[in-house]
Amino acid sequence: MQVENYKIQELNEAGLSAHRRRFEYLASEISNAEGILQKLIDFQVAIPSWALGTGGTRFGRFGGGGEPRSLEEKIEDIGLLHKLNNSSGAISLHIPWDIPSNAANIKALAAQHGIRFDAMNSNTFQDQPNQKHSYKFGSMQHVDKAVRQQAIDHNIEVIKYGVELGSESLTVWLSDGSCFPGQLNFRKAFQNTLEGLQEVYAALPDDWKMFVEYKAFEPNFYSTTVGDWGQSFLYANKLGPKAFTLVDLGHHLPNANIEQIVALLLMEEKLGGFHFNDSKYGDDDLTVGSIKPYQLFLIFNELVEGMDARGMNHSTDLGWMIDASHNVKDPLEDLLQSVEAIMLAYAQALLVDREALNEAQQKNDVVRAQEILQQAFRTDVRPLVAEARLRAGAALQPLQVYRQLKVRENLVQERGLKTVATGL
Ligand SMILES: [Mn+2]
Repeated sequence: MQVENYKIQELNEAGLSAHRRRFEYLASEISNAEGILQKLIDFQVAIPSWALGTGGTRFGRFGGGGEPRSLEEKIEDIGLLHKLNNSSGAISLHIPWDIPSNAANIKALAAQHGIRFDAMNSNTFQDQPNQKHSYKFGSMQHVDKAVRQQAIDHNIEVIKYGVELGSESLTVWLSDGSCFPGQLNFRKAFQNTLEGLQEVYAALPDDWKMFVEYKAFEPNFYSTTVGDWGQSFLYANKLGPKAFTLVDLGHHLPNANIEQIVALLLMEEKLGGFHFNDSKYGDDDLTVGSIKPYQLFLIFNELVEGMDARGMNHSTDLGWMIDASHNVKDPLEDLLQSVEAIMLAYAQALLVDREALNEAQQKNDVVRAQEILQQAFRTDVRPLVAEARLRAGAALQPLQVYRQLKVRENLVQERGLKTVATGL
């Protein structure tokens, strides 16, 4: 399905005067509206190819219809999102689910939609048909060198596909670990994994980054070999300057102070990328900002502060990706909500009066420091984010336009009701 620009402009018309009123009021209340607008226009969040279809749990999967049946259709779906919000100009692929049959054609199609290729994701957490060795007891940590080698070769193959498409980073998430005490020698598992990652690292092109993603538990429930940011940081440090830690918001033990983790990783120049989602209990992979919007704001507050302290470019120097799963919502609607939540938290973080906050911290004025953060968080920045979209030619209200244009109904008509996105 193609959405024409004039259609979006037409639908924007109806809300324009109300928007103008709200935006002008907000712009008069804050000091640097123009500067913030440009940052919002530049900011892009990569959509993972696996989030375009309905996800499932170990209990079941309830498909929604019209899901993308190929990599081409996944790119078209992200093209639709990007057209509506101008903030989803990148895709994060998963191999082997998204092996391009013709890289040049895929690249051209993505360019047509204004989409670039963000981090490539390898998969050693499940066995593929015709695979020689099983990952049942781990991949890079495995006691058998042949299994480890298969995992290493796979990651190098993923880099090769990424090079063909113009990606510049590899995300490695390992499900390696153990389910029971005694199953694993922790030290040997770490060493084996490090050696494997070193071989993959050696195959990285000069301008590539490698992201080592950590996760506290699941699918292993006693230990995970890259279980927390400390372990990821250890690997990244041992690997070298092209290796970084990737923070997935859902991969911590309950109540972890993620904003503090982010601040320290940034300080150590080892924060590489982000997987946005939200959760209440574990790795719930819910819509960004749906459960803990204040935490999301506090994380962005540290990101902006830390990136500015190092003179980093907000939009290009870290990998921004969504990693979510949609069991009960239309995946595209969910992704529009997630991107909106990210933009709102980012805009609020840009509003924080850094000078005043620093002064309050120096004076141990705890009340004032809290007030400064909450002043920004409680500002309704929706008109600012909408204005950024408007200036970029996108929709004032992406979700509303999505429904007005009956996008899902069209996709179901084109693709059918029973389609299942590749990989899911
Ligand atoms: Mn993730």
